[in-house]
Amino acid sequence: MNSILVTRSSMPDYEEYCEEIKDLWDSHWLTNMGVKHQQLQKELEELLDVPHVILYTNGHLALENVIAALDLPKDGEVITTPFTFASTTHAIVRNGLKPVFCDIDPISFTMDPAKIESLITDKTCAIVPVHVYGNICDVDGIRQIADRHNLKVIYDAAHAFGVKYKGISAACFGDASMFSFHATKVFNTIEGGAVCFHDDSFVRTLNALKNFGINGPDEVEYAGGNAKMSEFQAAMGICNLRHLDDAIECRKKAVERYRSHLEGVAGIQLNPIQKGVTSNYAYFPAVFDETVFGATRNEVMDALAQNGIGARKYFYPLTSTFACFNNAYDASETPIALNISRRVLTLPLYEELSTDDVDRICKVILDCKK
Ligand code: T4K
Repeated sequence: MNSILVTRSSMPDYEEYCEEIKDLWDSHWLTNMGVKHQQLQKELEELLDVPHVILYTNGHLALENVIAALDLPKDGEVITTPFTFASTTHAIVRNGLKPVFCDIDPISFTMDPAKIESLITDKTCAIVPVHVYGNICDVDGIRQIADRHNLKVIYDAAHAFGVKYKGISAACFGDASMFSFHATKVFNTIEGGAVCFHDDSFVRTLNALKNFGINGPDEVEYAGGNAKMSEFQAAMGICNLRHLDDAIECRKKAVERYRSHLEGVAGIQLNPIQKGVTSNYAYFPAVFDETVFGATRNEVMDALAQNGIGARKYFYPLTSTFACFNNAYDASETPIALNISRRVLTLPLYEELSTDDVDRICKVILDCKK
């Protein structure tokens, strides 16, 4: 039986990619904001309906750079979620800022705005929420709090490429949003990422920060690093964009099949379809309640593994409990995030996952039920 991993990169036909990179052999221009980079940037600005897209070599450096671009006070506190990939918290910490962890909503698993205000101190300078699994945060609630307290909002939208809320692109919320174009994402440039925003004054800073702080032939304005997207990455993006709608449609079919098997099963919690949201079907998390389902998340994961199916514990453990933080944070202060992280399993989902594959995965899961 073929093995199924948690995801599998979408790729264009080999010939299509070769055709796209052919001119690079003529120009010998391989990186540093070449023609492919410029083309992809323009296409994304149109698709995401946002005035500025700055491309990066990965999503993490995009997030690190946009936080740096805000020039926040060095002992500043940033309210964020611990229910995320390591990158979100690390981007805050690596900017010399202190993450303050806010609990999540038990339905969407995104930051719960009702819990934000009690965490605000005179050092709070920004909020970094995550549209986790592509679920859109309560952007209206977060904006109201940010406005009231004069806080910056940077969305980690790594999972939300192509998602819309009330017809508005996920690229348009907060002061800026970061997307990941990693190989495992709905849209990939092999490795890659972007920062999207409206404020023209950000353009100069972000372009400089990803290129050693260089702002002109004789001008180095910042001690920036190197986070430029190469021409080969951009070419992959240009190809993959042509097939994005088809890829999302295939994912949608798989998600609908999952829901037909798992929705309403006692002891399994799924994220409901969000009202007003056009989904990208990025991830399919399922939360197991052992007391009702009769098997733990880990038992289900083991059963899947024995059948050649690689589900993943995205996102366990909480980032606030990582060894690198030396017990600086108390996970019991975010009890919902802690509880969900111990019980969540992200099931395989990708463009080529067939409905037969989904049937096979769900059979193994349902066979675990006691
Ligand atoms: N913020 C959030 C909320 C994020 O989730 C992420 C990344 C970021 C920020 C940072 O963005 P980037 O800097 O990555 O652009 C993966 C990804 O590496 C990571 O991008 C992603 N989130 C995270 C959720 O998942 P791993 O360590 O679980 O990946 P790995 O290598 O185990 O791959 C998972 C599966 O994907 C494999 O079993 C098979 C498949 N795969 C993997 C690779 C590398 C492919 O089909 N092709 C591939 O090239 O972290």
